Amino acid sequence: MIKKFVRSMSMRVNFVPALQDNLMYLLYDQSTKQVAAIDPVEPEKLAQSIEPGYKLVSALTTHHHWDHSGGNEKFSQMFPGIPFYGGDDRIPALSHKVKHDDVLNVGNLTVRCLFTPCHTTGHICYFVTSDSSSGSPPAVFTGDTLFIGGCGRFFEGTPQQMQRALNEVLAGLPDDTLVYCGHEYSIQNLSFGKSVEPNNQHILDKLQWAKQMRAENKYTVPSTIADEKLTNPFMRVMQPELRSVTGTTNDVDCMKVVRGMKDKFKM
Ligand code: GBP
Ligand code: ZN
Repeated sequence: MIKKFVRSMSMRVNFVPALQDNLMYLLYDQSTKQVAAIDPVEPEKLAQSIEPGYKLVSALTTHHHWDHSGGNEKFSQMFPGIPFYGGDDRIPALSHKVKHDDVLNVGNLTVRCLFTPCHTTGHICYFVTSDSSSGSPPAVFTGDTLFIGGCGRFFEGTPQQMQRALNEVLAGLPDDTLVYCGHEYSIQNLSFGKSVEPNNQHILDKLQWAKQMRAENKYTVPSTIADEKLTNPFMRVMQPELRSVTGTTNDVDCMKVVRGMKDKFKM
């Protein structure tokens, strides 16, 4: 017999909006019926969204800010005994502190921890792959490090650190990696992108699309790493257009100036 339809698409991601503009996630392994929670700031809302038949096996926190980790204590009471992963001692209910390149599993899915300090000193992004025969593209949960069309404020770090996080660590992931970020900021970010690169058609198209989506009360996740390289000014600090508009001659200086411009930008 010719095995033609063996693709199982074992990975699935659902997002659940929370608070003002945060996004919580459920990461499903369909092959084992296990699910993990990412940043469960509204524990009941997230728990209610879990598909029947699935077992919640772990909680992953991107960083300690309350709008990401503030539901952990409650969530740990709702699911006693499950591991809580994260990279910062300030994360409530943390049971497994992780570091760069640590690997954990959600059913048959492989989750690699990526240390991306800058927004906070203990920020972790989670890169997820399934068996290559499954046909699912990889996914990355980027918290407040990488947003669609933007990045997190540099509360506890330097331009050099964000340069490394975005343009070495995250840019090094496969181009088809799906990007699931911690906030719905796409319109603000792409509007800023348009202000610095008014002739970038990829930005203009994506901004128009994002406005359409939000007008229909839809969300703009996921993006892809390839798309971010085309539209996100913070992943374009090596491009001549960005160097020229910032008047800089290297990536780190360009990162610093672009961040300063975004901090001042008003829509
Ligand atoms: C906007 O709406 O586009 N400019 C934002 C306003 C992440 S949340 C809100 C804002 O500053 N958001 C933060 C950010 O990094 N935005 C990216 C940007 O402005 O370009 N947070 O809630 C923020 O991290 C927080 C919580 C901050 C606790 C500090 C502490 Br302490
Ligand atoms: Zn934050």
